[in-house]
Amino acid sequence: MGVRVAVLGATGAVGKEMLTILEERLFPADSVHALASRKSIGVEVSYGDRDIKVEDSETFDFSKVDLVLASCGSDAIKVLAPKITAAGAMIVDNSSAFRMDPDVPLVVPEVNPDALEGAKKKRIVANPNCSTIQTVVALKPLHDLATITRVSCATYQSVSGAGNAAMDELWRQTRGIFVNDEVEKNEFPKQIAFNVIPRIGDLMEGGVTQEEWKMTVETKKILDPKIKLFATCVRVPVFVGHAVAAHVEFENEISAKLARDTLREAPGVMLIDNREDDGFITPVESVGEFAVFVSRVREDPTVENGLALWIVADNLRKGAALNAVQIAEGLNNRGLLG
Ligand code: 11C
Repeated sequence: MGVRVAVLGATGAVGKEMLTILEERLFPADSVHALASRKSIGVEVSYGDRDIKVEDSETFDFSKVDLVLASCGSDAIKVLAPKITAAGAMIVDNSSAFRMDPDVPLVVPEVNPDALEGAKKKRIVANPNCSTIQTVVALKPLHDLATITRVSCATYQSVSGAGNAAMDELWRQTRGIFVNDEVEKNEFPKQIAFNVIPRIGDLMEGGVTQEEWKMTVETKKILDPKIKLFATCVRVPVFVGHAVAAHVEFENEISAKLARDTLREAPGVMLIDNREDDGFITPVESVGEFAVFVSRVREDPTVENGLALWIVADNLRKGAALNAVQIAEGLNNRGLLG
C-alpha cells in the first residue's frame, strides 16, 4: 500500500517544488492533498500532469493522510502540529520551529540518515535550513576522511530563499531601475537589485544574524557537535541557487587531490572542478538539479590542514523540497509512515 500525503503550504515556492519532486521521484503516493491557508482555497497547483485544488489547512481532516510535508512557516506549523500528530500523521517540517528540539531529528539523508529513527518520539522530522543542507552534504565525506575542526564561510543566497514576494521584489526593482522608476523596498532592508545585503534574518545578540546562527547550530546537530562554524550570510540578486564559499580546517592532513577524489564519489555531490576558465559551477546552472555541486577545491596554505571549497545548490530543491522528499523516502523505507 502507498502513502497518503499532504503538502502544507502548497502555493509557496517550496510547496510547489515538493509536489513536483514527489512526482519526479515517483514517491509511492496513494493520494496527494495540497493544503494552504484559507485565502488560497480553490487555487490549482500542479502535481505531475494533474492540477489539484488547494484545500483549507485549518479544517482539513489529517486522519486522511500518513505524511504531511510542511512548508507553511514556523508560526502556522506550531499551531497545526499537535492536531496533525494526534491524527496519526508524520510531519516533515521545513521551518525552523522544531529544529533545535532534542526530541526532533534534523536530517540530511546523505549525512545522518539513522537519526530518522528519532522520529518515533514526536512524529516530527525537521528539514534543515537551505544553506546548512548544501554545506553539510559537501563537508560530510571530508569530515569522515580527515576530521573537520573549524569552518569559516560566506554565503551568497538567492532571493527565493525568502519566498515568492522576495522574488517579485527583485524583479520589480530590477525593472524599475531600468525604466527609471521608484525603487520600492518591502521584503529586504536595502535595495536588492544590483546590490548585495549582508543580513539574512533578524539580528541576534553579538550582531550575528539568525541565518548565521542556524548554520552554526544545525551543522553541529547534523554533522558533529565538535565542529566550530562561523558564517557571514549574504543575500545576492539571484533568483534561485545558493552558493557557499567555505574555508575548512582539519585535524589531519588532507590534500586537494584526495578531497576531489573523495567528493567525486560522495553521495549527493557533483564535483565540477576543472582548472579551466569555466570549469566551475554557478548558481543559475544548479537550478532544477538534485545535486550539491562542489568546485574550486584548493589547499589553503594559511592554516595547517586547510581547504577552500565553492559549494552550490538549488535552494528550493536540495535546500528544501528535495531534502524533505528524501526524508519522506527514508521514513517510508524504515516503515515509519502509516
Ligand atoms: C533564506 N535560508 O535563504 C533562508 C530560507 O530557516 O528554513 C530558509 C529559512 C529556514 O532566506
